[in-house]
Amino acid sequence: MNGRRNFFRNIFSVGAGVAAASKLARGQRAETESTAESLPVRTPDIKDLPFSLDNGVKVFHLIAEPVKQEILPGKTIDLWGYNGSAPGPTIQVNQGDRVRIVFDNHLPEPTSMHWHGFEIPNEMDGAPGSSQDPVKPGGRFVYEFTLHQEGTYFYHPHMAMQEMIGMLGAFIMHPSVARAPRVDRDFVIMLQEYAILPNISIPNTMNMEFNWLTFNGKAGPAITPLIVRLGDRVRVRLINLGMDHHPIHLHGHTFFITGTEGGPIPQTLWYPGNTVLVGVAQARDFEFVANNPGDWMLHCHMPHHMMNQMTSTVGPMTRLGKGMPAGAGMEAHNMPGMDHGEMKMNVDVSPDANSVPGFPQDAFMSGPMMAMDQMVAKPENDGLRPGWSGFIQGMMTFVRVLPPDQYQRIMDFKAAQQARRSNGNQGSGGRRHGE
Ligand SMILES: [Cu+2]
Repeated sequence: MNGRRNFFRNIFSVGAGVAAASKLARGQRAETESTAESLPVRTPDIKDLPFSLDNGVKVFHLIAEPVKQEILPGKTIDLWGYNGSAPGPTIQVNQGDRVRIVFDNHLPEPTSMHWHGFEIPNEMDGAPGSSQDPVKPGGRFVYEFTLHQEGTYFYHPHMAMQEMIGMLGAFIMHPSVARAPRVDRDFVIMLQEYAILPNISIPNTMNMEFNWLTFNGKAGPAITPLIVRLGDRVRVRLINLGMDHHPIHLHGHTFFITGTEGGPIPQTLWYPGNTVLVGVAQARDFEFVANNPGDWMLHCHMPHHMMNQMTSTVGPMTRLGKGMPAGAGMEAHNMPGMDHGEMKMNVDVSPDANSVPGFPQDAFMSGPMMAMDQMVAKPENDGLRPGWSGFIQGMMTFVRVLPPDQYQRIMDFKAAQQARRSNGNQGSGGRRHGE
């Protein structure tokens, strides 16, 4: 939150002069443009990286380090990331900015920082062995460049295995003249995947089968939904760094693909869809008018990416009332998926289920048994249908298109939560759930 505050303070104090100047130059129309220019993106569940100003240069301090990332309540894994999280904090700058990134390597091995898609001098590109020496453990490298591009970019090490243990961050370049039409909400979602055996906290970065799929470092249902107001124009920026392509699907709306990892797409080339394939190393922006009220799923449509798979064994190994359910691993006894901390086998299956070839498929993988509404309660989840969390796993969350009163209620909950936190009262995030 502090990062976001700094961002606002810095960007508005610097931006005021620019806005005034452009208003004079271009008349009244510039007013909405300069306002839109300053709209920061939000990266749910991930902080922004604050900066300081040094003679007009935006100075960021980025630290590569091992992190403990809680991807689901009770499921904390060992990743490598930046400044305490994987993915790392989001960097936001304006087109034309001079940027300095003081980079420290707190990893036990060499690394480097690559600025994906940036048109910058070769010696700033972060390609170890060619554009620079790798940054040694405990070492520092100062990157500095001027950014003339705009759009959805990202940063990562140019070390293949490090990419697969979490090292990624968003780098958003806001345009000097706002894109039209302007958006009311602007979100960033980073797509990552991990192969983690039961009872192990470290991903197997060589594995080609992934059982934990995350948006911004969280697996469903721990992902914070995108909250928008009915009628808002919404932009979602998707970034993928992994081994798989992800077809991201939105319910209830038709969106337009408006940008790639190379920046915005000219409006004449926008095309409609409800699913966008985000390939490895790609970014995709889509925009839509949230004109259809409701809690709409936003998810990867790869079936195996809509699951939290705790085990390598799936099959009819279970019988109601005894044994372990298919899909549960050895760690199932302390798996957070079960409300009240114990297996509940009250799943709706037919009496002859076990005689049906193929059973079970989803019966023990999702459903009411897997619900953990209370464990993931937070203001943004307020008012979701009871038991919702049993059906949201992996790369799944919601775009909640809310009428003004419902929207305001959630904003009030959030404000109250923040007030409690700044009072030093570290209450749990979900105390206000269900009022
Ligand atoms: Cu996927």
